[in-house]
Amino acid sequence: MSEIAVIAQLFLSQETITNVKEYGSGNINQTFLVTTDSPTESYYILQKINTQVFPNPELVMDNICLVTNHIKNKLSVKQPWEISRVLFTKDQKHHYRDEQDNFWRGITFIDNSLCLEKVESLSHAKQIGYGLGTFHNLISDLPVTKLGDTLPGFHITPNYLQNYYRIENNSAINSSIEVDYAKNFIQARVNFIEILETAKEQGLLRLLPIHGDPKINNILLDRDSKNAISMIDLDTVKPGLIHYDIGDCLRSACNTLGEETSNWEQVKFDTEIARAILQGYLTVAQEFLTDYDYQYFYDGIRLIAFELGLRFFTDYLAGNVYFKTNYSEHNLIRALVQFKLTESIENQEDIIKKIILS
Ligand code: ADP
Ligand code: GN1
Ligand code: MG
Repeated sequence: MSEIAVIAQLFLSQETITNVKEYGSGNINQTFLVTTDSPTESYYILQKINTQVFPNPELVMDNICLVTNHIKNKLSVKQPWEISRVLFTKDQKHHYRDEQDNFWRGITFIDNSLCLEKVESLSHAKQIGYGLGTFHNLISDLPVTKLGDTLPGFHITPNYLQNYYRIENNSAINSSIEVDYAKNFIQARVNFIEILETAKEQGLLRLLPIHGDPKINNILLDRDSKNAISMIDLDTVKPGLIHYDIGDCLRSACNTLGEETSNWEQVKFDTEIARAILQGYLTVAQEFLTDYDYQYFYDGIRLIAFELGLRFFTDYLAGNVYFKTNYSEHNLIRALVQFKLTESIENQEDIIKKIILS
């Protein structure tokens, strides 16, 4: 048995592991698909949590247990929605720390599901929105005071700007057309960066439990019906503004070239996909939204696309220390993709605002 299979076995008492392979394309954690000899639950997910990013992974697991139990207790037998179950070790722990201090967790696999990187149709887009709305709906009555802050500063855009200035001052990266474009792009938007945090301080927007990372491949579809059936990747569930989630979902799904394209100059925000996602979202989320929530939807969409560009660019200047990369300019190209997307959102402000009001 490989070392990883030995670790995976710690989370399973009944089944015997027959295979373990690396899985998925996440930017932070390392994910493995575990196959077992069980005829009913043949697959599991094993993950090594990136403890550079999540300094308190026990708190991440506490949050995940809280949220998954909360959802499980609310689901009626008829509701076509699933949520992964956290696996416990023999000594009743929701994780395992190995001798090198790596932090591991196991969760159940959402079977017969599709995990897609790009929107394939408007009905798919509607399901993406429906999936996020269902998740928000299911957790909206969970008191935020019960959730720990697993990633302080996450989606607080002004903090990312301060971090960018600090890193930029000390960065050894030479200037180039792309680097200068990115720097000018950021500088032209510094006045807009505070918008959501200010609205929060003014009491116009309130903290709710959020997913934190609802990009398209974290919303699973049923393989047969093609309906959204689950949300995965719950590490960033914490108190926040739902605008972070709406922004992140739309910046991810409405970019038809995908966030990993190298063709960054052609990136556009597709407003028909946005319309379908919001339609799907509002069929389930309407009941807990306020008028102010709607007022800030557009700003959230623009801000989170911009923020991700800022985060990628800062990481490029810092020497690629946060996001996994395949080549040295990877984070620079990813940043340019998000900046082009932001520009496209800005150019279509009127139409996006009309969609939000319709
Ligand atoms: P990351 O934070 O690295 O994105 P994820 O938790 O999203 O990690 O997992 C990576 C990939 O593993 C997902 O994109 C999906 O393909 C698969 N995956 C993760 N959890 C599950 C699950 N519970 N059921 C089915 N597939 C899963
Ligand atoms: C990271 O782990 P993954 O790939 O789902 C990041 C998100 C970014 C995303 C961009 C904890 O998510 O915030 O939007 O990359 N997660 C964290 O692809 O920083
Ligand atoms: Mg993911």
